[in-house]
Amino acid sequence: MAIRVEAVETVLVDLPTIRPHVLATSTMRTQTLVLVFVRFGDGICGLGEATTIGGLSYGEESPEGVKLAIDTYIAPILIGADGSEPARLVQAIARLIVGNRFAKCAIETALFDAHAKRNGLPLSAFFGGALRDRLEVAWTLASGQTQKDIAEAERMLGERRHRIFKLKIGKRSVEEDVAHVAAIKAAVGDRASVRVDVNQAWDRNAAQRGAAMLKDAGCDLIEQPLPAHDWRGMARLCRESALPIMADEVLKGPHSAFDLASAEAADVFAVKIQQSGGLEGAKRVAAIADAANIALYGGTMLEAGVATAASAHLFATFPIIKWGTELFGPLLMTEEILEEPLEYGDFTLKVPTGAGLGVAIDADRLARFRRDRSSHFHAVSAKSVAS
Ligand code: MUC
Ligand code: MG
Repeated sequence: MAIRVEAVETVLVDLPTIRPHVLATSTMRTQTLVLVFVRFGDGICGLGEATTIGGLSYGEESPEGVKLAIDTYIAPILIGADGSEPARLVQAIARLIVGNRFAKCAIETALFDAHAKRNGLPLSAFFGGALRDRLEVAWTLASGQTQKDIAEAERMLGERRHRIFKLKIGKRSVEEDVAHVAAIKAAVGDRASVRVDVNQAWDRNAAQRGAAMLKDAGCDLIEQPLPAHDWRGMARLCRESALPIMADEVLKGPHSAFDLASAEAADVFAVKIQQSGGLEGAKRVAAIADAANIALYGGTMLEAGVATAASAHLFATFPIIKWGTELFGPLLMTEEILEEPLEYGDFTLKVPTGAGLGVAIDADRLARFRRDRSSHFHAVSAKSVAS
């Protein structure tokens, strides 16, 4: 029986971060989510989220651009269409829309969420089923200040929340950055794994020097040290560095995964559902990694609860995630957008078990933090006055 899509709504939501999050490319003080609601004729509503980092400073799609792409071009493909077989809709969108991976990810998530809810199964069941209940979760130390970062790390260890720390570097000289990493590693010792994310800030020379120095500082992994376009440099670094090199910004779905694997330009992939254009794309990225003996790490675009839950469902189905995940996005924001927060503890995130994504949006907080709250408020009051 056909189940028609009746409405597609997108909402921009601005949430403050708990502290400035300093990346080589930008400093985040708020995070903007694009929440997507796909409503069906049978009363089921699928949830999706497209979230990027720092406006247009990280990826090619801004939150405002994602909203525009969905409202103007993707929603008309969906309205009135049969959503009972979501893969057909995903294919229809792929045929008609070039690029726009984040927008596609949010829509695909919403279609799959609705389908799984309708069938009373967790989303992971549609990817073969979860192989684990909990996922190891890293935390990013990115206050920009060594002593603050050490205090933060100690707090996380004390609370048993995280024992993997990713340090954002690349804004200062290699020497200053390595001293920062060495001080943090010396403070946490064997209690934690310390890794760095350079967010493309180094050139080949800095990367060669930095990799050797970071090894001596006790660092375990280097993420995206070179600009995303410098594949050859990444391949050379993989050959020469004693530390494993992880691809992040350069990894934009299955095609780039295949090219990177062929060029031997990564030891580890940071798989992200948004960068992969959706859950199916991310699953293919993982399959390519598996075939190419590239290790996996479950990455994030610092998303809130909806996309974090979606990522958790998928990552839980991967046979091996050697480097754990960094699905801590909701913890970086001062406000929880879900009715029931995701469950963190014992250095892990619990994979939700309810039907679909297993999460619901808190209506009051959505009303408070949606960007169009004043016009939305006026529209809702006008409606209630009229009825
Ligand atoms: C990135 O480049 O990895 C993920 C965690 C974090 O702190 O930043 C993001 C983006
Ligand atoms: Mg990264």
